[in-house]
Amino acid sequence: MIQLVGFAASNYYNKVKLALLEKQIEFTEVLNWASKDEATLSESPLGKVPFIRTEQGSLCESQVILEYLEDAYPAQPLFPADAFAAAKVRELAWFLDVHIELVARRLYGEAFFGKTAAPGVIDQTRPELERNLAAFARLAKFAPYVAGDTFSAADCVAAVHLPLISMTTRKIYGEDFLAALPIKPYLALLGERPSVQRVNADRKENTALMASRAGG
Ligand SMILES: N[C@@H](CCC(=O)N[C@@H](CS)C(=O)NCC(=O)O)C(=O)O
Repeated sequence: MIQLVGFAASNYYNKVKLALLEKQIEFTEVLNWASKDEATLSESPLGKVPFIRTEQGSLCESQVILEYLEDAYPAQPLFPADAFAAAKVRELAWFLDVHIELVARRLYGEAFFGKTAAPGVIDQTRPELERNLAAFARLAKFAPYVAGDTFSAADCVAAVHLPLISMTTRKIYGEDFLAALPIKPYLALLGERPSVQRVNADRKENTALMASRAGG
């Protein structure tokens, strides 16, 4: 059975967990706080989570894992059969991961973990994030799902990143950079799904555990 390794407060972990749940693939969860010990590095060379363990070995990088799951478990597809439509789903996932989440990630230390961003980072990140979010808005459909009329892998990405981006920009800049997008009805729609409900409940529990570790 597949093992999903990481921690449930992590957005990338939850991206993969959502895909596993949506595709009804059996899996177990193994807690790892992105350790840099030798055992972890042998499976995820940067010590990042998530990674999965399969009967053939381990695999890291959330998007690669999603693609593997789709190939290995084609039932309950998360990518359209049409090659172009599938590429449009990947395009959205890429934008969200690389152009939005990775840029906003520079601010998480200050927003959530009591750290102070390096000088200039907050000011420099703002125009980049605004530009990239405007680009994402051109691609996103919200009709009602992010890539169109069907729940897809892009929703597994949007469901975990968008609330975090909203929270981060509110904390750091005092305004929600996603305010112009229909995020509220979109997340409410996703919130009806048992997969999303489980991921959110587990995330809250794990976030509290993470806070108690940091405090003590
Ligand atoms: N590109 C990676 C990003 C994963 C990532 O950044 N995970 C965070 C947790 S949300 C992590 O492991 N951080 C610890 C670290 O970077 O050392 C993926 O898509 O899986």
